[in-house]
Amino acid sequence: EQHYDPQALQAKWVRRWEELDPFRAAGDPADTREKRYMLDMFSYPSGDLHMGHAEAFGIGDVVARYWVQKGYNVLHPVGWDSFGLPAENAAIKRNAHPAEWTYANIETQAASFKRYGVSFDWSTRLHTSDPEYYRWTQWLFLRFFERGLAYRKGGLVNWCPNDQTVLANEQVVGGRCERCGAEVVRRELTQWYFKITEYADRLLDDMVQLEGGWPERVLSMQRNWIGRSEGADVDFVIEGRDEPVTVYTTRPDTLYGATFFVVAPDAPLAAEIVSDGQRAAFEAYRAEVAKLSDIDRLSTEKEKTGVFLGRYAVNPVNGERMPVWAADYVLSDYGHGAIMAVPAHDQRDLDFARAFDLPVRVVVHTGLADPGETGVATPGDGALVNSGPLDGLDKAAAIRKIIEILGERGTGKAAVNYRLRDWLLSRQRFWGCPIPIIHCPDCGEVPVPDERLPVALPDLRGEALAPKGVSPLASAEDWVSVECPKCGGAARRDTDTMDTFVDSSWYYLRYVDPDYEDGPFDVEKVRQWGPIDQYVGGVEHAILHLLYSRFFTKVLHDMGMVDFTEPFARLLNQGQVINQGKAMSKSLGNGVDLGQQIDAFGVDAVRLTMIFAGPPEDDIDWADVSPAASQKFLARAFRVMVEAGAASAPGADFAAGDLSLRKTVHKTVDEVTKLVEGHRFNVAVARMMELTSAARKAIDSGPGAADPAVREAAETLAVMLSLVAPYTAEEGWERLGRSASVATAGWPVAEPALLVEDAVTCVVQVAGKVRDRLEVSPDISEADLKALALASEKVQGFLSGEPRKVIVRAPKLVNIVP
Ligand code: ANZ
Ligand code: ZN
Repeated sequence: EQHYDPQALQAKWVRRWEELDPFRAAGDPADTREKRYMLDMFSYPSGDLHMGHAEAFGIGDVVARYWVQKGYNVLHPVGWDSFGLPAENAAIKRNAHPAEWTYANIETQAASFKRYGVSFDWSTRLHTSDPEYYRWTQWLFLRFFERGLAYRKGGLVNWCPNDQTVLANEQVVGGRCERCGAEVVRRELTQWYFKITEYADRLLDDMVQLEGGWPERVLSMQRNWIGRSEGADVDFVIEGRDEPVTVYTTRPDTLYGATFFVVAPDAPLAAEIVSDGQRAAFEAYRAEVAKLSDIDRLSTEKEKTGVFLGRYAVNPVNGERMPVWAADYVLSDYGHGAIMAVPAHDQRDLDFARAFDLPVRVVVHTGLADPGETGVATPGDGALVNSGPLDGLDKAAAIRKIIEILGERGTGKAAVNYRLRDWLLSRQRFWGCPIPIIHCPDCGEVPVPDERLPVALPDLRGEALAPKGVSPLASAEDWVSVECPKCGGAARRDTDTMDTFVDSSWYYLRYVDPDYEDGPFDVEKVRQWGPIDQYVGGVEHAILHLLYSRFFTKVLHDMGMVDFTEPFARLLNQGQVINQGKAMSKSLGNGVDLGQQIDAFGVDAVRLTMIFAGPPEDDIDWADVSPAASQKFLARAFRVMVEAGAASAPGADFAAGDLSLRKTVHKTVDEVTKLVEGHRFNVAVARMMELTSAARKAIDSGPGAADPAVREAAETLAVMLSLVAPYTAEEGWERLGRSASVATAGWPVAEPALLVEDAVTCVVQVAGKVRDRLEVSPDISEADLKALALASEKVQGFLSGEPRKVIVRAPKLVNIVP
């Protein structure tokens, strides 16, 4: 039977793989093979798998399957990031429990993953919403708490009015909720934070380990997000206030050019120092600013606004009095919430100065036109002027000198500043990991003792989960009121749950043994498997999950629990699957359903189409690809395997096979190996297609199907195809008389002797007449060919001394003009 029926193959092999279980990486300590840990960013169970999953997991599977074929001990785990808002919203709508929706979706996805043929080790399976998992998320939280890395503080936070919960800074994109797109507002709340800022320098410095392994784009996004800058803290006296006010500046060299002083309107300092005469105007302004997002406030396009506070600050180096203003372009939570304004050399300050008619004084001679006239600030380097002891120095020297002067007077010092803020982790929602803290009126924040973990979620469902600005957990009175573990008095549980990014910050460690009961993960096994050799996932996590998990790994390193400092050695960000040039969306009606594609073309054709479409990082426009053509190719490859299998038996002596086809086989192996290692999977597939054609030709018009080289080609094809089209490969392998599974057959090795190219004939002409013919390699260089031609005795007989000209067209022609 030669007919290629993908659906029948799938039905057959999905069952067989269940029995064979070819991808189990038991973490056997006796297994001395080199390890490889392949990790896909785990899935959120929002429904069935979609085209995006098919792309990402298809790419990861090529890597994992290749490593298995290469004989590594491969860990390729599977799990679900199963806490989160969509489950909760669905539960409210259906008057159900979020767990019902969540676990039903997980089962759907698990079945789809199996059908899709992803080479997971199913024994690793975990779900972050299982009490057996979140018990350890809580345990880790408590370790962070003990180390002062989890703490509570009050302050202005980002609040999503739609999801009715606070958000971390990383979850606010362009002033909007990263999840639902609602405009984020500010609220004053006391919340839990992780002290990620304490790791800012290490998060930056350790990036050297990731260079080359991570996309440069992601590294630079993280660098910018952390936003380290160097400068100075400078103290200014405000007239009538005892305590001086500190400002952070990256340009202390421009101190003599400071002409006014600006305080963030929402900083307590502004309200404190405003004069009585200006108070009403200030209060009105502050109310206006409260409505704006940071994005609006920092926009260079926005017209500058502000109010004079009726007070003066004194420049510590020249005693000059500068008016103090409140303006929204200064943020309360950056630096110290106040700045010295240097309009000549800072554009925002210049815009403000021009709007309110404040003086502009040039202190760096950059050779550009006067900013006071042009409205264009000159932030560049140059010789200092109008700056007393700094005159004549360049920027770097002036910065050193002014820091020295300020240091001597005790009014300033060198300082480093970061954009990164601590990670706000409390969420006022139900379907997440409860924060294992008890608030006692006498003892304060008391950790739930380890042996009482997990703090399990109470059984709330439906209406009880509706968002109301405080966590739904607060309404579970029986659950909330507890005895204080310290004093036994009446106390209350913390009612917030953790950001789900906490769950995903450490899951890759638990995979090595998801049933482990003596800690969050088996430290010994993590030593064996870590760090992750290849991580595959979307670029949307560039500064969320990828920053948080790097932070977690460093803390765990400091706790002595892992011996590496970076969790993911290599990162691949797959492209998106789009349709007709646009992201798939309901409103555009351009969605493509994965299940329908699979029903129509088969899993292998869909997988192959994804891989063949282009480099893995590029977007795939489904309108530009052809799963039907992929299916046709697979049918051709299948027939080659079937015909070779029918014509010869396993164990043939390949050396006796047709030399030309054998050379093609080995050249293909050599190239596909390099292409897969370099993640050029699409080109690797193209080589497989060429090999298929070569084998077809050998069967039809060459040595015939029984030739050992045809078998060699077909077996090689089966193994290579198993990376992208596992069903076709498996069935082909069986038809070739080999025993399952092709997935563990072993990667072919190219024989060097068969990689030598055939020679080509080069014609050597002297004065236009053919005088010699040389057998040369097809990729001979021009210089080598020229030397070879001139050295020919036949040629030399027609030359007397140096030729006037030698024209070389490698490898076929050399033309000598004597
Ligand atoms: C004077 C100055 C002169 C500045 C000059 C720049 C150029 P980065 O590099 O991002 O750290 N700044 C400080 N705190 C601020 C706040 N809370 N809100 C808004 N702006 C603030 O930026 C540091 C610079 O941003 C600081 O250096 C300060 O302006 C401003 F020619 O001080 B600079
Ligand atoms: Zn107590």
